[in-house]
Amino acid sequence: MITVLAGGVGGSKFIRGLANSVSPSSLVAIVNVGDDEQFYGLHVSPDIDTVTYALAGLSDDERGWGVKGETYNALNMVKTLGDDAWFTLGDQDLGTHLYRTKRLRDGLTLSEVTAEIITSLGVQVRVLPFSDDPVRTKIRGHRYISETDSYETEAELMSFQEYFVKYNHRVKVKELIYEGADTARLSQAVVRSLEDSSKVIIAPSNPLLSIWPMLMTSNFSEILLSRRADVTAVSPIVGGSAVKGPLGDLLADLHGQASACAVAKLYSPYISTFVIDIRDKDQVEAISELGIKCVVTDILMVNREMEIQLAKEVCGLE
Ligand code: FO1
Repeated sequence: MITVLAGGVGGSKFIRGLANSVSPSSLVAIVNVGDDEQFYGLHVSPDIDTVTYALAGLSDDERGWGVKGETYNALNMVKTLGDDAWFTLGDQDLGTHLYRTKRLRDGLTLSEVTAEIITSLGVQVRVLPFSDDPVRTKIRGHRYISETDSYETEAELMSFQEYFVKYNHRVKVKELIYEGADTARLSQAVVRSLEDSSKVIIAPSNPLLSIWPMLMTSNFSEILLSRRADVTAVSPIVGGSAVKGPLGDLLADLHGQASACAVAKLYSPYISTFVIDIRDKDQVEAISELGIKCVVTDILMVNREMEIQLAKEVCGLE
């Protein structure tokens, strides 16, 4: 059994590559729920859905999230009625949120509803939310004001999706808060898969937004520390910048620099192997000095073949 820790677009492509390289039923994906949010009374789990849609062959690969060939009739009506509807929920995607919310209200846990959804969509990889309790990533920072072309606003607290989507991550981040992480519990399935799998792979997801919510919750980090010899991470940095999203700015704002080595430093207590991109090969020495085996390859997953090639390479590592 192989366990993958993931969130977001990079994570979902990597898991899809793995599912096309090894037996999907031998894979467990532990997925971030720090981005979950309620919209119009519905429970939206963006990272779980991004992974699920990718594995079910339903994802909009160009955008990286949502369902391909979506329509937006429901949301257009919401807009007609006067709401600014800044979070783009497609009609099919809304179906998923309606179903999830109904089943949560029926008393199921998020893990149980996710199991129902993946089974119905024919996904064989086990997709597990890292916790059934709410852990929510919040951002404290200064919003960009285009009229003044500056970040000179009072620092404010915002939800993850406000930061990411509403403000298009144009925020100078002062602090990331993983609300609920101190009291949330890990499910038995998550603990068992972390303890029992032959390998744990951290997907090329954003460490601070996708992986840290897990690491901050309950005894997740202790379990991962005990598995260090079997933990490999794939870098989310290519050629010194983030493949997608705000990781570059976040590393610069909170950790001084954006580089593969900066990510390796964050992960160094937890991983024994770090897979970096050929364009970052000048970082090998600095990463090796952290006591991490550094593997160099082409990690940019520009098509399905590259997803599979990367997955095979990462799985084949001893
Ligand atoms: N990302 C956007 O940039 N804009 C959107 O309007 C948007 C809507 C959306 C709806 C459902 C969903 O599952 C994901 C959605 N995302 C959207 C992506 C999402 O906000 C982020 O990619 C993840 O949370 C980051 O991992």
